[in-house]
Amino acid sequence: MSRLDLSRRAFLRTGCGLGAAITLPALAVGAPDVTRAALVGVSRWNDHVQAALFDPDRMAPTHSAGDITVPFPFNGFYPESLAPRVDPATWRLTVTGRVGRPTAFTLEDLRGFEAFDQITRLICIEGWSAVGKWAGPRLRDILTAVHADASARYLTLRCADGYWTSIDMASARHDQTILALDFLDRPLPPAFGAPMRLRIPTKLGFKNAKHIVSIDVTDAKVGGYWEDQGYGWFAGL
Ligand SMILES: Nc1nc2c(c(=O)[nH]1)N[C@H]1C(S)=C(S)[C@@H](COP(=O)(O)O)O[C@H]1N2
Ligand SMILES: [Mo]
Repeated sequence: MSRLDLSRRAFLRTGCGLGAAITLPALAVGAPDVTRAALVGVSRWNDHVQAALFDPDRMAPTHSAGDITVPFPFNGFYPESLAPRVDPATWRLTVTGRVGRPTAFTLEDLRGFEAFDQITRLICIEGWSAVGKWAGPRLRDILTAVHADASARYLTLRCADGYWTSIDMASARHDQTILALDFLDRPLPPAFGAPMRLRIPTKLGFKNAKHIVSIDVTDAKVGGYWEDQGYGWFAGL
């Protein structure tokens, strides 16, 4: 790396941290319009910088079985008792958009892919974190199966409970980004995203969509349930 690169990276790091620190609280409390517009600008710039700094070879820390948090906390935009009950027999994951082969996957189809497990920490922006174990196919392998255009920029994920989020293509293709079918070596329970959730340990909890029903591969940046309320879009760790 040249000297120039080094100082550029150092500059970007500083900028990145500062952007994150001032953007979150200010956007959340509904600042006046002018301030808000300026902060949205900072936030977009911050997303851009985080995306530029994303290193696909950098792994989220992994843990051992003894570190798993028991009981694992539930979080959602509603109480746990209202978690959707999705019928696994009729459930489909549709993958559409910039793909050569739009596909509706059954649960059995997804079980047919090689599964990867991970013991990692889920970090919620609300101030808690917990270690869990998830397993399922890599999102990258699903994207390959549908002939997704790797130059497409974003994925929009929509869920059975009305939740939605979106992620960048590089993070979607990361080794540790899986469509989790199992939690603690058993099929995902309803509260934790049955029948399938995204587990993306390089991003904050709110990007880890549960009960996913569709993935749209797109160049249009769609926000998300929390993103549209001011949480930083990239949400990288
Ligand atoms: N469908 C859906 N996915 C969701 C949410 C939600 O409300 N609905 N909440 C998000 C948030 S904010 C967090 S922190 C994690 C919590 O996952 P957990 O219930 O497994 O702890 O799920 C994320 N995925
Ligand atoms: Mo969260």
